[in-house]
Amino acid sequence: MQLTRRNFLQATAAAAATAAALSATGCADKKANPKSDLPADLEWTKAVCRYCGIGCGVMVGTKDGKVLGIKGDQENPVNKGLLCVKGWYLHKILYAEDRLKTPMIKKDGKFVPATWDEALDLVASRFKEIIAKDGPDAVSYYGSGQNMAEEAYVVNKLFKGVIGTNNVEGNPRTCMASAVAGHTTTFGKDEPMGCLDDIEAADVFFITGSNTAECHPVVWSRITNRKLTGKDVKIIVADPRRHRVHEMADMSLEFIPGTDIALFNAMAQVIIAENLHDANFISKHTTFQNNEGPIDFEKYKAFLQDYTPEKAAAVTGLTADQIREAARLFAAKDKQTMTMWTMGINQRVQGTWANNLLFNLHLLTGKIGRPGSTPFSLTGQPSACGSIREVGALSHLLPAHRVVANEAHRKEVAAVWGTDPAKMSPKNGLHMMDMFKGLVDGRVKAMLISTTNPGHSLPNADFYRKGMEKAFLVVIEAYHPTRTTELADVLLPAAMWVEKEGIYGNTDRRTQYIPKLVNAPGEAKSDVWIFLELAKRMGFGKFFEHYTSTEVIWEEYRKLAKGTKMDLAPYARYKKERGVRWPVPTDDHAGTVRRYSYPDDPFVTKEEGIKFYGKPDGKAVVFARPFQGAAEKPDADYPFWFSTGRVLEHWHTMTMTGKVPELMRATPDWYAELHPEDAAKLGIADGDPVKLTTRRGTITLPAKLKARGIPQKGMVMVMMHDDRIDKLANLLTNDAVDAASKQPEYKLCAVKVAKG
Ligand SMILES: Nc1nc2c(c(=O)[nH]1)N[C@H]1C(S)=C(S)[C@@H](COP(=O)(O)OP(=O)(O)OC[C@H]3O[C@@H](n4cnc5c(=O)[nH]c(N)nc54)[C@H](O)[C@@H]3O)O[C@H]1N2
Ligand SMILES: Nc1nc2c(c(=O)[nH]1)N[C@H]1C(S)=C(S)[C@@H](COP(=O)(O)OP(=O)(O)OC[C@H]3O[C@@H](n4cnc5c(=O)[nH]c(N)nc54)[C@H](O)[C@@H]3O)O[C@H]1N2
Ligand code: SF4
Ligand SMILES: [Mo]
Repeated sequence: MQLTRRNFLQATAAAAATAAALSATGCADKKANPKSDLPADLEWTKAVCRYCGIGCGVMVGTKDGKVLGIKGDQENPVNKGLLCVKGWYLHKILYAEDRLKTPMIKKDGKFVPATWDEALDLVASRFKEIIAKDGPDAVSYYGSGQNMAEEAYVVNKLFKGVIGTNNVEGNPRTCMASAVAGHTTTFGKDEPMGCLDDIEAADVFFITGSNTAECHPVVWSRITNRKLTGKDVKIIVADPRRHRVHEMADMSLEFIPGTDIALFNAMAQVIIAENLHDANFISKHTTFQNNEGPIDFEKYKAFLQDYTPEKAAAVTGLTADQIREAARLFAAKDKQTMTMWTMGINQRVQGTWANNLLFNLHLLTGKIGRPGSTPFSLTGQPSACGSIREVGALSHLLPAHRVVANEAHRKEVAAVWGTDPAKMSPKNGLHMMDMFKGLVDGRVKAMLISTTNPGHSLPNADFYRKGMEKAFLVVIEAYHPTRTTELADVLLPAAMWVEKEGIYGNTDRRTQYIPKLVNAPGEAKSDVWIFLELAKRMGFGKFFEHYTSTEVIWEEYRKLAKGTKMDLAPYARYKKERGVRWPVPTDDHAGTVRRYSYPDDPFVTKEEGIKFYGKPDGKAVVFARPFQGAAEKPDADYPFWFSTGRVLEHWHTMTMTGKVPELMRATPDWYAELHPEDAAKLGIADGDPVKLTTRRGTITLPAKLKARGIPQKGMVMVMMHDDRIDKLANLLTNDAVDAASKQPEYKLCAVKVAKG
């Protein structure tokens, strides 16, 4: 069924009940709503929401150089006019009182305002000194999935191509790294093959480790719309904590934290045992592997014998019948099944494997590569795909899905960059946790940070904050103070969102353009401008002086994407169109709806039907991955599971949403979610202070027994948003990482709970 605006809006009411206020468009516009208090003569321009990875289209209402209102963009196919509350109040983040308006240099422990010349010359000379004395690997860059693509492209070139260090990381390492590793191991190429349009064609939704209702609200409204208007549409949710998705679900699987690996294997076991698999698809399009190497189907079946529903029930706390039922629903013949997941899967030491196992379920049943049937990894940040995964701004990557370890890739990139390939290190840079460890132990002496707040968001934060304090830390930020700016030596004020122009790439390969509509306050400058100035002052001007506009940067980057099956469109098209999904094989191509399958994917023929061309043999890999569990499990001393997450109204470290009165009114205080039975046993009533202690730290928060989420018995949940220094959830979280993706296990560790 095609999604129309009418039924989209119908869904809003249902979604509102489960997701909290989703605003229909039009309310801010004088024409649609005469009661609106906005001037009638606003100029409305299309842009993109700067929060989550869905990439909703927004219309930005400006007058006299100020953004006064926002409404959903009805022409954008992502959201058809809908926005969640965060998008609705987007403009207010520009006008917060604590916007950083001038560069600042810390002198005798205090920040004093400085000119751009003073601040940039200081940064350039300190970086050059450190590189001269300790080598290029003594400096580092830490960026973000909220960077624009052009920013990531330029800074990646500066560090990897010119300075000669691969110490370029970003917060997608905290977020999407396990999805990257999952996609590349299974399919040989990163990023989802499916797309948001699959929602309207799916019959079964399998949602796991994703609080879609609060974290991807517009996707949730599309799912609820499908559920309410489609025929016999089912939702299965698998999450150790009961949240708003459960309220609409036909089946809730509340397993013991971390045991979903056993659940996914058990679902595969049932699918094969009950002959629900697609033998033809398997033989044509898949190969099998375990952790040692290639295996055959029989050996894979034998591996699954450890995961019969009865055995998995004992591990997961579910019943064998629940597991069978979920597998049958997932695999039902002639039904289209769409799986979605986010941090409950990725932020785990078994995160890469968990991604592989979700792909397995689709490959075994052949429910992949056709409308409504797809594994669809939900991306967290607005441009984790567009700016980091595609531009290659992680320590092992180069632009357009290339890798630093590959000599041919380095040469291709250097040729376009106009740099010396011999300058580039063939060695992966330090991954995020090691880079920050490097600040603590002195291996890394300086760090440039843009568009992220690691002083708040890193796991085991207290330990890493000490390293940030010790090193030469330069922070490009829109606000001050933040939990990171307070640790810095130099602060550089950033223009944000529509105060600059650039490209974002969302969760379904849609590349979209954000125009500059207003001036930044004070002397704040775009991150691109800052990177180019730094490069110049470090003596590398000749490599960067041709970047006279973001368009020039984009067109150069586009050359690197050409012919990689990640081809991109000319800048001018994004300015006009509501995004284009790559691959875009020719400049006027309409964009690719689904990858790897005919007729959508231009690189797959009718005869091939489906081709996983990321792999040399064109086949995806079904992995036998055993259940191992979390790095730190509850024991006698720390008997509860501790997990962390998000609420609808707030964004990460609250530097932005914390400035919006409407959002603060909706969710003003922070708490620890407990199961009521656990609370009763511990003598804790609603609102009582609860002291939470892990091996890394202690925080005390009021108990909330009827929160939006209810963790299962034996589990405590705290939101990551609270920015008070003694209440950071990350004082408690574990910095253990997944061996393949190097993503930390924010979702699971062991905690002691006491009345505070
Ligand atoms: N409102 C809002 N929306 C956001 C963001 C925000 O800050 N605020 N941030 C954006 C970003 S960057 C991201 S990454 C996404 C995050 O989006 P989500 O991943 O949906 O959000 P979280 O609340 O971090 O975690 C989701 C769920 O993981 C579950 N979980 C815990 N342990 C396990 C486990 O062992 N297995 C499984 N399967 N699940 C488990 C938790 O119960 C939790 O409800 O949201 C994006 N959207
Ligand atoms: N406990 C716990 N911790 C987590 C997680 C979790 O689930 N639990 N999730 C992890 C995940 S998935 C993520 S993505 C991270 C997010 O963690 P962070 O990236 O640290 O959090 P944000 O608040 O998004 O930080 C973005 C910063 O950029 C600033 N900013 C905004 N616009 C601009 C701009 O245009 N230029 C510049 N230079 N700055 C700008 C904002 O003011 C803000 O301070 O947190 C991770 N940490
Ligand atoms: S759903 Fe995501 S992209 Fe859409 S308005 Fe909300 S935060 Fe912005
Ligand atoms: Mo994220």
